[in-house]
Amino acid sequence: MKLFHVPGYASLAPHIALREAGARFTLERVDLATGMTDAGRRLRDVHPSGHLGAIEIAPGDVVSETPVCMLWIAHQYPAAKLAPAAGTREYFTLAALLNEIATEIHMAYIWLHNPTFPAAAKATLQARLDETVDRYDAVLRGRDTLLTSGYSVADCFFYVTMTWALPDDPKPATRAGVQAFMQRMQARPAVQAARAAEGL
Ligand SMILES: N[C@@H](CCC(=O)N[C@@H](CS)C(=O)NCC(=O)O)C(=O)O
Repeated sequence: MKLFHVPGYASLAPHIALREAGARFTLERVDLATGMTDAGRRLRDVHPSGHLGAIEIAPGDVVSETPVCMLWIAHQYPAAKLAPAAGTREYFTLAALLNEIATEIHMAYIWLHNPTFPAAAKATLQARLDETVDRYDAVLRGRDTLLTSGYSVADCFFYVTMTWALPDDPKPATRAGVQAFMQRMQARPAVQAARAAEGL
């Protein structure tokens, strides 16, 4: 199994989850400027969108889209208990969290970090993002994990997106729940190992 990755990008989320699961995998680093991997492959030859996260689970067979990669890992390694039992109410809460993190938080940061995106649109986007992350902050002031049932792949994904805050954003310092969550995440051996392997 190979995880396509760029250090610190969305691929860090499945990377953490794979380490939480004790999975055997290798990293294949992608150069986004050229679209080539460090194994000399053109990413789009095996994975047409070229977006991360993406996991090659067998030669030429790629599980893609970060929320789906996260669910795939949780299902492949049930002993790691990274997701509630499939089909339960709590499982769909996890699916909603993963979708919201991908569409509201991950995508917002992609545009906020894009120097060509207009400033007025960035302000609108930042306000919407703040509303979402403030809601997560309120949850994390009351408990340690996003799901009431405990640690899950949603925590891995949310953690990674929260490392992308813009340097001049004043909001993160006001979010006590998210700050404590980030400290707990950074203390996890899987997070430390994934970050170290990515040179972060
Ligand atoms: N819908 C995709 C979007 C992922 C995405 O845009 N990832 C960024 C990295 S954080 C990426 O691949 N950027 C490179 C590119 O768009 O070529 C997902 O959720 O996995």
